[in-house]
Amino acid sequence: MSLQNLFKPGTLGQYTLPHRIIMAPLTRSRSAQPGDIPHDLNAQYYAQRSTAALIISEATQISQQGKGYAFTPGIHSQEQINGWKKVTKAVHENGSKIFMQLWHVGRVSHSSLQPNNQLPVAPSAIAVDGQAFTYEGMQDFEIPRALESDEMVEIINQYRQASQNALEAGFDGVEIHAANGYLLDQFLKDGTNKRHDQYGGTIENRVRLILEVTQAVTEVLGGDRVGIRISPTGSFNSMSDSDPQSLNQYLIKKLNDYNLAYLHVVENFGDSDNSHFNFDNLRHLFNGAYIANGGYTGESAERSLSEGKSDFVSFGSAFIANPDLPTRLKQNAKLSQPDQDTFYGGDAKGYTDYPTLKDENREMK
Ligand code: 8OZ
Repeated sequence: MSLQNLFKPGTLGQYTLPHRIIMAPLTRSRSAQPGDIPHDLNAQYYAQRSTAALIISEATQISQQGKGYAFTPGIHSQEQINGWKKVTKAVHENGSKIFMQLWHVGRVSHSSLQPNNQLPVAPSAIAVDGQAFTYEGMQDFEIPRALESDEMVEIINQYRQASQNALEAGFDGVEIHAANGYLLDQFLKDGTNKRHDQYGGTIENRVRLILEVTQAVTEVLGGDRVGIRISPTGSFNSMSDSDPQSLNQYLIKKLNDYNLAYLHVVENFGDSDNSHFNFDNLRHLFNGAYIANGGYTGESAERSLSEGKSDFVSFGSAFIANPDLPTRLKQNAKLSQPDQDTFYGGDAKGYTDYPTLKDENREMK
């Protein structure tokens, strides 16, 4: 099968990208400690993957309160901004573009990671099932503290400041992480949002925080450098909603007011059931580019593009093991398989030591 649509240039907000293969955000938990600071090893990793049309950074905490995992990077201190400058410089020198994924985990955290060891915050006091990845190992999730209505301004300010910091660090744009069970998703879905104020109850109210965050972020960057990621059917982090189709339709219609560059949709993740959801419907409602994500191969991505179901496709784990993924897809070359044991945490092993095709050919000579 010829992958001709995959290798056509495409428009994403203010940018023209050379092809349709995007590197999805991937948590790798290798920031320098203490301080959650990006360093040379991270710059090397991203530089190696700069044949992606666009790189979306690993999820990056916008504040200490927004942190939920040991070793993930932040964008709320000057040291972190300076560390990210190494990354954006390396990616730009290699000819690609990079957006930062802005992350507040909400309840998916642990008091040992929070300022003054306070409880994590959430729309409602409902715990995630399972355990948090802390510096002391895996620990049970706690019952989070429900945010007061007047605390929402501070949350929105965290997103605003992080957007300014991302700009200072040299990013080409940002992606608002509203997927996979983190704070914005917790507000969106009625399994986790049981509030009675203007941020809970009706769909209009549950969408409010995302829209206010989007307003703040686009004030800093302009809509054409901002994307948003959602996971309408995802159940990761104990998520559920009673009417995802109506919820997401309403959200997309409202997001159109901000002229965003793209909508990034996790269509398939883990064992979530997506069989009753109509993704095409969202794609047609949205007025920017649609990035499809979730277990795509070169062939299924090409099919999605050729059938008009998406404008770009993002690849996650395939980019972990194949730094030169676009070249491999173009040449119909064999893909390397990623080692799950080195996904999160550690050093260069399983991070910057995956060979390109060129490396492999050199080894064979
Ligand atoms: C896997 C492990 C840790 C974090 C997400 C940021 O799902 C994540 C994540 C994924 O969006």
